Order: sequence, then C-alpha cells, then structure tokens
Amino acid sequence: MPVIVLPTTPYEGQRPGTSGLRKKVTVFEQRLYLENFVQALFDVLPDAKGLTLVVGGDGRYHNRVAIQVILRMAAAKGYARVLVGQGGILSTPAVSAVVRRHAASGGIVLSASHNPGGPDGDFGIKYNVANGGPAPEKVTQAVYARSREVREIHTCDSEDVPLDALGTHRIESTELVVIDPVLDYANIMRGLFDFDAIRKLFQSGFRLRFDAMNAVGGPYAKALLEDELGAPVGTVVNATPLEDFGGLHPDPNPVNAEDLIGHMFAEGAPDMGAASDGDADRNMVVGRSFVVSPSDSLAVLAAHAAKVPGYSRGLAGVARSMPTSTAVDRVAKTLKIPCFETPTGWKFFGNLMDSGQVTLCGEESYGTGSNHVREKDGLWAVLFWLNLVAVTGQSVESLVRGLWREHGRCVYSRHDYEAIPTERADQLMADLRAALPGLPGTQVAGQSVVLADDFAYTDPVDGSVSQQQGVRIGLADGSRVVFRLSGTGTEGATLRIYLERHEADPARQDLPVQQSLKPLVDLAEALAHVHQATGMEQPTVMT
Ligand code: G16
Repeated sequence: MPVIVLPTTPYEGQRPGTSGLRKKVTVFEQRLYLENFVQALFDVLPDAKGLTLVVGGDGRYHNRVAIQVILRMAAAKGYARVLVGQGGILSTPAVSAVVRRHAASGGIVLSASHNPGGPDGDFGIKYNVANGGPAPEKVTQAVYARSREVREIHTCDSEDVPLDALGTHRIESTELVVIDPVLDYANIMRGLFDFDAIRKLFQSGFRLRFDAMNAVGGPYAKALLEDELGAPVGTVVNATPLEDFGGLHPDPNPVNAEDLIGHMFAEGAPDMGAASDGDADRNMVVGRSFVVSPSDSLAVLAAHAAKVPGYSRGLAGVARSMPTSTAVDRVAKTLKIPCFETPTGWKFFGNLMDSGQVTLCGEESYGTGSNHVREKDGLWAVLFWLNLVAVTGQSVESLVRGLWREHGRCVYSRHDYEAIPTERADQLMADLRAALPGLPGTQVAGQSVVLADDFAYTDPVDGSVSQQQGVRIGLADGSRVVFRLSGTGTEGATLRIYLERHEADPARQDLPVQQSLKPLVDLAEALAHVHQATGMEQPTVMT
C-alpha cells in the first residue's frame, strides 16, 4: 500500500471562518474537496515524523467518510500515531483534552458545531494545535493560501479502518489507535469538581434535565451525570448522537432548544435544565422558569469559582469576547483580577490561557470554558453549575439574582438576521464603518454617542493584530450596540446586532429584556437601516 499521489485543482473559498471551514455537506461531497483542504493543512504543518495526531468529530452526516479520508492522508503525511475516537466520535472539548493528555502535535475536529446536519445540512473541519486549542489566525491564513495552490493529494491506497471497536490498526508505518472518546475527558472533570457533593445533590432529589439534542454531548453526559454521579436514568434526553440530529437544530439557545424551555417553564419543572450543541462545546443553563444569559452564566461562575475544587486557589484572570456583556468585568473588578476583551472566536483565548493570565473565559454565543482544555466546554459548564448549586444550597435563579443584586443587571440580547445576501450585508457594514468618525458627540435616536469604532485587538502575548472585529457604538450611560457579521454561517451572511444596557435599579431588573433594550434597537435601526438593508421586519433569532 504505497503512498499515492492524486492530481487535483484548487477550490475557491476554502477560507476558514470564526471556527474552521464550514460548508454545506454537498460542497464537501465534491470530488477531492475535503482532500484539498486537508492537503493544504498538511502542507503548512511541519514534518510529521514521530508525531501524534488526534481525529474525531461530532458524528454528523459525512463524519465517517471524512475520517477515513483523513486517516489515509495522515498515514501518507507520515504521522507516527493517530488517535481516533471510537465510532469516529470525539466532542470538541474531548479533542482538546486528548491532544493535551497525549502530547499530540494537533487534532482535527470534524464538526459544523451548532449548525444543522444531514445530507442537506452543514459539515466542517477545524485544526487544533498542540495546546489543544483552535489554530491561531497565522495558521488558518497559511492553510487558506496553500488551498489556492494545491495540485497534488498525498494519500494511501488502503482499506477503511474499523472504527466501531477499540483497537490498534496500521496504514503504512502509521499506528491508528481507536480510543474511548470519554475516558480522558472524564478524568479531567473528576479532578475539577466535587463529585461527592454533586452525587449528594442528586440523592437529595434534585432534578436535572440535560438535552443533548441528539448530538455528541449525549455519551459524555450519560457517562458522567447518570452512570457516575447518580442522576436518574432519563436525566439526559436526546442522548444518542444521530447523523442528522434527529432533525433538531443543535444550538442550545431558547429558540432552538424550545423543548427544554417548555419543560423548564411547565408545572413541576425540574430544578435545572441544560443543553449542549452539535459538538458539545456550547451550553445553555436554565433555572426553573428562568433563562440564564450566557454572559451572566460566565459572571456567576467567575464570582463563585473559589467554591469549586479545581479553582479553589482563585482565578488568575478572566476573558470575554468583545460582544459579550460586561457582567464578568464587574465581577473581575470586585475580585481584583484582570479581565481581557478579545475578538469573537475561542482561538483568541489560547495565548492568554497558555501564558497563565486567564483561567476562565466565555462568550455570549453560549460558550464558557477554562484552562482545563483550550476549547469551550458545555458539560464542564453544567458540572460547574451543579457543583455551585450543591455547595451553596442556592437555586440557579437565586445565584443569578445574587449577581444582579451585587453588580446590577447587564440586560442583554443578540438579534440575528440570517441568510441575507452577502453584498447587502457587506454594504451595511461598509456604510456603518464610513459613518464612524462623525458619530462621537452626536445624538442618534435621542441618545448620546460617546464611542464609535471598529474593534481591533492586539494579542498581549504575541503582538498579532486583528482588525475589523466589530463596529461598536457606546452611549453616555455605558450602553452599547455592536454590529458584526457572523463567521460561521454557510448561507449568505448573518448580521448580528448585540445590545447591552446596565440596569442598577432592582425594581427594573425584571422588565422584559426586549422592552428594556428597545431604545438600543431604535438606535441600531437609525444607524444601519437594518430593515431596509435586510428586507426583514424582525430578526430571525433573538437570544
Ligand atoms: C464559534 C466560535 C465562537 C464564536 C461562535 C460564533 O463557535 O468558536 O468563538 O463565538 O462561533 O461566531 P460567529 O458570531 O462568527 O458566528 P462554535 O460553537 O460555532 O464553534
């Protein structure tokens, strides 16, 4: 089975977005499309002699086909060892855990995250580097550049590797090890949280509903919550990963996880609800009749971290993406620890964690995590919340209300306008950017603008600069509106408008969120003419 070389021609548009290359399955099914991208990646990586690679995905449609392609190409590249999850399954945080635990040189994650799956759904591929985190921009840019020149695919003419049982196989001189996808991840969780306290919580009758949305989080949640921590069987629902997620849109927000929300707002609701996404790195936490915003979730975890064994010595610092609410900034101030503001994308947290400046990070897009791996981690967040409920004796709602009492409430919402024509979205952003210099000091929709810029970030560790990371409009009272285009969609463009207003008055903290943010919606409309530009009366999703 010698290495073979297949001639190919470059495909347009293999530019990784916020989190890897995401396209329709039908795009990935084109002849040598995946091979081209993987070859571009392997061409920019150093010689693989003696190195270990990790490969796994969220089990969506095309996962198995793609894994076999990658295994053959990894053998041709000359890796010493490839670790692949049983059944081709590894959640995104588990890939990160396995890379770190086995000192691999990197990992390939096959997932389009929270995007729908199936033959007409989405697929994706992402490379993680040796710290277990998403490749930094200099790597993704190099891969894209190479994808435009790739002319040869190096692969092996070999049989498919059996993935359904644990075991060791070989292609050429590369050893392929099919590993238990849960093992390394579960070990990390045991070291971080007070499992005895969580076990006692479940023994006391505490009820959790964890919706794995027919995605890869199911096996992890079942193993830890039901098998190990004693939550009753049936606590984890939609627990079997399906190629099309059973038709669900595995995005844990109140819109797409509406079944969970229904249970949590019904009579006799469980004490806590949670959901994770396609690749199990996102999470949503819900109290009884009480939705927790991701930004508040991050702030609560930061505020109480010292009560959890893995963080009992305190946090070095925290970080949030720019559009995420400033709730965690307020907590960090009280804790007297630094708080970093990064562009959207988990990759920007890597250097801060590697250099020991940050322990906890989070994003408004339902992502929270810590330096235990270099990805956001859905089940980790749920275990963190369970640990806090167990040791404080407080409900989910009461922990969030405690945050609001001490720091005021950062009332927050994100409005998405999905699948709009790309040229219109680009024009809207261009017009906004052109208007920025004239805005500070003016009144827009009756409100005083004090800041108007396009967020740029200089990484404090390696000095790399990322420009044009979102248009920020700041008001005199500290409220803000942020505009940016999503980097994860696969159809046209998605405009995201992030709205935040601080409410210090406890009597007004329970006003409906959209009502409380209405002045900011008016401001966004006055500035960007969103309805006219998108042709939509309402956002397609409001989180
Ligand atoms: C990815 C990134 C996140 C980002 C999110 C949304 O998450 O890892 O850092 O916040 O996309 O990005 P955008 O606003 O550009 O669509 P995931 O869970 O999709 O990998």
